[in-house]
Amino acid sequence: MNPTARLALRRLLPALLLAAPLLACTAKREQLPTVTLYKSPACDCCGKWAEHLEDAGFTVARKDTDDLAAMRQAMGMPEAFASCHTAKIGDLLVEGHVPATDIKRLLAEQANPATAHAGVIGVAAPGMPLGSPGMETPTPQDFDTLLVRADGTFSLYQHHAANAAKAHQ
Ligand SMILES: [Cu+2]
Repeated sequence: MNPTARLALRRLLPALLLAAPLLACTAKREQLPTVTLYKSPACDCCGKWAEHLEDAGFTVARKDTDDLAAMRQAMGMPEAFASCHTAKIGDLLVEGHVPATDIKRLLAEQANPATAHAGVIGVAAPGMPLGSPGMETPTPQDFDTLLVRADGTFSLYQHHAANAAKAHQ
C-alpha cells in the first residue's frame, strides 16, 4: 500500500467505526414485531392508525371483524378501556389510538426483567381522543395512555399534551 492510500484509510477508519452502530440501529428497526389489528371493516381512523404504525417501522396485519366487542373480550381487554380497534403484539394488547412511541417503549420495558411491568396485559387509549395518531384534527385534546392489568386495574402510562400533537402536523 502506498503512503497516500494508507493515509486515506487511516482517515476513513474512524468514520467507518462511527457508521457501524448506525447500521446496527437500522437493522434493529426492521425487527419490530408484527401488529395484528382487529377492526370493523368500515373504520377509517383504524386504517390511519395502522399507517402511523407502519410509518414507525411496524408491520401491520389488518383483520376485519363484525363483532369487535366480542373479539376484544376474547382477547382479554376489559370493555372499560374500549376504543375502535384492538391490536395484539406478541403477548401485549393495544387498545385504540396509542402512539407508536408508547408501544415501542412498552415492548422494550417488558423485554427487560428490570423494567417489566408485572401483570400488565397491554396499553390503552380509551375512547377516540382527538389529536391522537389516526385522529388528526385542527383541534387536538390532551389524552392519556393507560397500562392495563389482567385484573382490570390500570395506571397512567403517558400523558400526551394537545400542543405536542399540533406540533406533529
Ligand atoms: Cu378510531
